[in-house]
Amino acid sequence: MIWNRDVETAPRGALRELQTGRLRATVAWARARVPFYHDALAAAGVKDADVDLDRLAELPFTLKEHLREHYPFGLFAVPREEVARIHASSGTKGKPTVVGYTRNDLRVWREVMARALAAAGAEPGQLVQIAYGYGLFTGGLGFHDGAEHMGLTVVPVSSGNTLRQILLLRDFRPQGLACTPSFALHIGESLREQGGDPRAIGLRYGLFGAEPWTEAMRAQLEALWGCPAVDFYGLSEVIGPGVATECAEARDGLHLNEDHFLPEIVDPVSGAPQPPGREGELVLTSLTKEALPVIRYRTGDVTSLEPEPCRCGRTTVRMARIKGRTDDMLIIKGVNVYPSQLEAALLTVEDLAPHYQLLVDRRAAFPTLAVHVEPAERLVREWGGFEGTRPEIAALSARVADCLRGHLGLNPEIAIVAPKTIPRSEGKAVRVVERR
Ligand code: DLL
Repeated sequence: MIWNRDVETAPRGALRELQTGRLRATVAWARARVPFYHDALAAAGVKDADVDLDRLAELPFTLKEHLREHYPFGLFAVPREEVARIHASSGTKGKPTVVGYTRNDLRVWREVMARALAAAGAEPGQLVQIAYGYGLFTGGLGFHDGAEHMGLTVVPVSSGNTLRQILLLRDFRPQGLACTPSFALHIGESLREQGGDPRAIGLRYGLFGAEPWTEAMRAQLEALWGCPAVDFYGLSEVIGPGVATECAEARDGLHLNEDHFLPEIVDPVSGAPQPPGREGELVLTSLTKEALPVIRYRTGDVTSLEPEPCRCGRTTVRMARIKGRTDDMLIIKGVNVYPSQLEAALLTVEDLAPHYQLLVDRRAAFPTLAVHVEPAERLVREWGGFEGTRPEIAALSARVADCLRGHLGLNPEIAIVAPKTIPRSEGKAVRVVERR
């Protein structure tokens, strides 16, 4: 189902015209109301009359640091009294990044989330269990508002409390489950341990996002739940979830809501714009946001853009699955690798459980990597328990090492650890642990 056919299937020329007008309005709005943008645009020598889609590269970038430097409300373009809601990103390093929405921004958010849910296969009248965190995180309330707006019945469980999630899934039988892919894996596995069958819940779609995941993880989740697993992308600084989503028909790239968010791909080091199809860092400009307009926001997320129309009928540009974050790339003995590439390789090793953790030790001159994985539970049952000295464990470890060498040219230390020793995630999974 296409929620907003007029916009989502618009000819690209019409979309470009709409974007041009909105880009000019956004730059003028930000310049007039946010001292930071007033100064940045002046320093870049940009006049309102220069603003054009073909001259985007002349506009200054906005960085996460800029939001932090103006903590909490310094980049807001409206008086605090006109802000209807505030969210914040988790802020693992220091203070959180605070974002604000006017009533109209919330209306736009509901609209783009309704489009996203419809694209993923949801239909009015169905039931959806929302197991993203409610609160300052944009996941819970972002899905909630969009789902109510499109006519779904919402079960607002929030994240965590796996046993309660399972109880409600079994008793309510929702068509949709919305949570991070790592939490979906944990819920499904826990349900199985209770003797249940996740497939018997009858989910029609999994609405998964908020963290990097791979096609290999998708295959695991689809086998576990017996339904399509759909990728949702977004970030607080730009709006939250609802920036881009796969369609149920093709699941070949995430449709980006280009009438509200203008995407570019730049070289992560030089910042130079990249041609369509080339991989690089995603940069987004908000086109309609009132409370917190962002101009050329450096997301840090690595992807590429495909402008060709999709077979689902939507004409909006498609973004490839996020490969990782520019600042998450590991450089181990001269090999550059994203955690998602390790995930994709590890999940090809048949006798492993789909859980892993990457331990990076930066205390020596050159960082070293240790990969922690668990054997599949089936195997441990056959062995009659987990005993680290078993020859099968050494053999499994050798297979993992071969796989990582063959796929990625890496020779990390491999540790096969006992089942359930790798922490399970109820929100965004922590895949990389650094020692400094
Ligand atoms: O994670 C918004 C969201 C909530 C998206 C629920 C999807 C579903 P933040 O907490 O600000 O917002 O984190 C944003 O998470 O820059 C990416 O690095 C990562 N991320 C989000 N979605 C995906 C995805 C929400 N589908 C940051 N694939 C982003 C890979 C993702 N990474």
